[in-house]
Amino acid sequence: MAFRKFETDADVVEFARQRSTFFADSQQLVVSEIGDGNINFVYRVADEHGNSLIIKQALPYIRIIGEGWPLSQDRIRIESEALQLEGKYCPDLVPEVYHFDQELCAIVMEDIGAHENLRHALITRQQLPSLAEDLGRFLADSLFFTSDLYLTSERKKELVSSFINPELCKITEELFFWDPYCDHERNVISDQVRDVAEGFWSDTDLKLEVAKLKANFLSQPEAMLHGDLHSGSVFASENGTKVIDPEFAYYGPIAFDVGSIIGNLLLNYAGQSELEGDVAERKEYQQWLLDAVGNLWQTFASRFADHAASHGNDPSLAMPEYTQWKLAQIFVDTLGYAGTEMIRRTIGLSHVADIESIADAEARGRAERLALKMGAELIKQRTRFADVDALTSWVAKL
Ligand code: SR1
Ligand code: MG
Repeated sequence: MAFRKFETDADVVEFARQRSTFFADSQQLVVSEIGDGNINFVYRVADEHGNSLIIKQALPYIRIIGEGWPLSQDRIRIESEALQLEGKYCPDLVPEVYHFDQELCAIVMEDIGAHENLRHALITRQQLPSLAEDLGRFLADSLFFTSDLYLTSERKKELVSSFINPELCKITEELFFWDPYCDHERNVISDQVRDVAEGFWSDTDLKLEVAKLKANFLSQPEAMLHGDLHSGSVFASENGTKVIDPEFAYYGPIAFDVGSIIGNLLLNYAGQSELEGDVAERKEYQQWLLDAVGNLWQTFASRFADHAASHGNDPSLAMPEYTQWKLAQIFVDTLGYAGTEMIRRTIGLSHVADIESIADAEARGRAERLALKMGAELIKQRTRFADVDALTSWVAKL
């Protein structure tokens, strides 16, 4: 059978029935297209008793652009394998994959249902009690157990090879590390911050540091990354967290995943300076965000160190001194990648609702300016922050 796009609800229902034993034959099934991402189509299939599953299909192009931006469908195999590998080490934090269909480029997976998209939860200022620890745990477990610290040399190289993801990596290489630092046609720059963007294009110090971060992104296969760990790839609830959508997974620098999600928390911090609502409530939420950043980093770092002490498989790397040196290196580039995420989400192609949803253009411009200032300083000064407390105290004073 050759690839074909699901064109009707009946196509999706037929696929769900053929590829899972989830639903009884007699049950009526309802399909809703729930994808709100840039790239794929996502369907929920539900019966009348509230049982449901998710089907995600990758087309040979980017959904929001169309056939003018072709994209390898191997991304859906990579997503399916990444979810299964993450699920091996942190099963409560990712949806379970029920089936992967190579020909139709589709995954059948668990419906994480009661969770809400983290970006929306942050914009509406929800204080999620387990979020920071869950994300720190996801990062420590998924990154440590796919690294050289844990895997045999042979297995690590097998995994590097099966997560070669050139087309998705190229999107990141361009959108994170090139477009915002030149006058690129893909950029979307508001009048309010055009002067800041143009300043970046001639800021050699900034561009040099971005070049170093890009070089590490290109050439440091440390662990299997999620590769696109922004707030829209996380679903949260009072009771737990799910990380979805690892189609950008590849072997890269550990700091990229940690920095991407911290950059998203800080983007929301910038947005909260101008979003609607009571000033005191917004300030309190900004403090919650900074506490979350601190807690996330501390959870990640201490759990990663514990794993290295108790599960390290390479005696030449199993020195506590090496682990501490490595975590210090990861911290520095985490700040740098957080900065590149903040800048590309403010003046690049793909913006975030944390700032875009501020209705007044002048107020939105002030939030954008704050995000750009924070981003550029995080990139340029990333070696100067002694620890995560130094980072959060600095942000609080901006
Ligand atoms: C054209 S794709 C734009 C962005 O959406 C994805 O989720 C990635 O973040 C990518 O950079
Ligand atoms: Mg995505």
